[in-house]
Order: sequence, then structure tokens, then C-alpha cells
Amino acid sequence: MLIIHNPLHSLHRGRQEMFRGRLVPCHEQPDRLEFILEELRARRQHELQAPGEADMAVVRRIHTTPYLDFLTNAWSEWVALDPANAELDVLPSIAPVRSFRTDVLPTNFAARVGRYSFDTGSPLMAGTWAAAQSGAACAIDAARAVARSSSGGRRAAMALTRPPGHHAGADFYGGYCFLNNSAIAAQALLDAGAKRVAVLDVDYHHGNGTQSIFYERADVLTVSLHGDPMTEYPFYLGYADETGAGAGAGWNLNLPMPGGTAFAVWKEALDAALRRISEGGAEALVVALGLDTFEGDPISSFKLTSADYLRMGEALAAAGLPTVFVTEGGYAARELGVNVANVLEGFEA
Ligand code: SP5
Ligand code: ZN
Repeated sequence: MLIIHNPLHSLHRGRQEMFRGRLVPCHEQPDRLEFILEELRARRQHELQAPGEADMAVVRRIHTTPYLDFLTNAWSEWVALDPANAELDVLPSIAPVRSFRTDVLPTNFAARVGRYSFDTGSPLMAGTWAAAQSGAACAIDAARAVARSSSGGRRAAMALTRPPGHHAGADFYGGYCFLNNSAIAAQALLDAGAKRVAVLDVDYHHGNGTQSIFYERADVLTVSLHGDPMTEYPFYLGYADETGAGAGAGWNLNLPMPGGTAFAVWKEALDAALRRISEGGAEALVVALGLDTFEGDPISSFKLTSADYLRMGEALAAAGLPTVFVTEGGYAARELGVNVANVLEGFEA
């Protein structure tokens, strides 16, 4: 498979995230991607490429200009507050919840960090913007390689990148995500001529950013399989009764499952998701490929085994659609390589 991998990913290297009142080591680390690259190279059947420059016109159809301006300048503003900040990651210190104004944008930097983020677990640092932009470039290039498939291009491609993207909305970051690479891939497929695209999110966590970006649109069907938000992050979105709104009514499907879910039950949800995608007439598929459903994942509670990822890949291939894989979460770093490679092996079998 064609794999567009992010050469700048390690510029984003979070030191700490907040957990239960403590700063603990960040789970979303550069070695995650290095282990995947190592395994994909070892299997020898993949074609690894670096992306070109990100086409920001596509990114701007997904994210707002004020948010992109914030990301572009965040680090220099942080260091301008105090040169000693250069040794620290940016984390928010205020959350403008209900009854606060959304129509003011304070010049105070800390205030704007709160405006544009939704958790205290997503450190932002000097290289975040460059790494995230290069990840968007991977998503766009992978999508365009697949979009050309009618004229003899690719059946599938992968954007292999971090930081992940599916928690990021049009104007906010969180859940280790800054630019929504899966949404950007979907938009690139539409821009290249697809009339309808499906985004199937198999990360353990609900893809709240992707859902909210497309919630009122019928040209992107969003489907997410995830841990029940009543107990699992991101808690405040991802319930089964969220089905889309306005022009997008009926074009969102959430399939939450309880902690401890193993592959037999998970696969039934996947089959339901793929039936919905088939009914919806999608012309291309984006798979938001989180590997935190793995039994060994340190922050999640599903029970998928490495062999199950072969079956997952086979089922995704059986959908018969041009497919763009975009990597999302998954924190059992060492096992990520085999698990990603197994999805692709199952897909290409
Ligand atoms: C892309 C993605 O998978 N984002 C997930 C973000 C989850 N953030 C909350 C993590 C809380 C983990 N705390 C577990 C501590 C175990 N000692
Ligand atoms: Zn996740």
C-alpha cells in the first residue's frame, strides 16, 4: 500500500498531560509512529513516501481562520509571555463553559488557549503546528492518490501521522488532536469529485471533532465505533441518539459499546457500520484508524487481539470502496506496528 508518512511528526513531543490533579507523562509520543514505520518497512510490501506541502485551501474548508491563526502563532505568543516558557508545554488554564461569551476573543493568550481547547491533556509545543500541518499534507496526498483511482490510481492509501486528528473540531483542539486529518482527507476526496464520502472511525474514543465538523452535512456520512461516552472519553458526545441535524439529519451513526468489548461483538458493530455506509451510497471511505481498541492499550478497555486486526482489514476491504486510512490513537506503542500492519495485510489479502 502507498503510505504517506509524516516526516515532521517528532517535532510534536508532549511532555506532560494532566490526569487526576497530576501532570503525568504524555501517552501520545513519537515512538508510536516509529514502531509502525519499522514494522511496515520490515514487511516490505508497502511503498513509503513523504508528503508535499499541505494545500491549505483544503484545511481551510475544515478549520476556521481564527483557529488556524491561533495554532500558527500559539508558540511564539507563549514564549513572548515569558522566555522561560520555552521549556514548558502550553496547557489551558480556563474553560469558557455555558454562560460565558463566545463572541469575544480576548487578547490575553491564556484566555485564547481556553477558547480553542477542550481538555488539559493535549500539550502544545514549538513543533506542534509544523507537525500538524505536515500531517494534514499526508491526509491530502493519500486522499488524492486514491481519488485518481478511476483513472488507474490506487485502491487505497494510508496517511501515517501523528499527532492524531479526530477529536479536533472546526475551531478547537483536544484529545491529543490539532488538525482533523480524517476530515481533511474526506474533504480532499469531495474536492476531487466524490459526491459522498463516508468516514468510519474505529478509534476506541468517539470521533467528536469529525462528527461535529460534518454534523449538518449530507455529503459526508460519519460513523463511529467507540467506548460508551457515559464512562469513556470524550464523555460529552458520541451517544447513539446523535444522528445528524439540518441537511445532515440521518448522516451520523454512533455505535457505542461497553468497556471490555471483544472482537466478536465489535465485529457486529463494524458490520452494521458498513451496511449503513453501503446504503448511504458513499463513493469513497476514510477509515479513522485508531488502534487503542487493542487489549494491551494502556488507556482503553476493549479487548481486540493482534490477529483481530487482520479480520478488521478484510472486512474493510469487503466494503469495496476506494479507501484512505488515516492513523488516529493507540498507545501500546510497541504493538502498534504489528496491529497497523495486520489491518493493511487483511485489507490487501
Ligand atoms: C486520539 C486519541 O485516542 N485521543 C485520546 C485522548 C484521551 N485523553 C484522556 C486520557 C486519559 C488517560 N488517563 C489514563 C491514565 C492511566 N494511568
Ligand atoms: Zn483514541
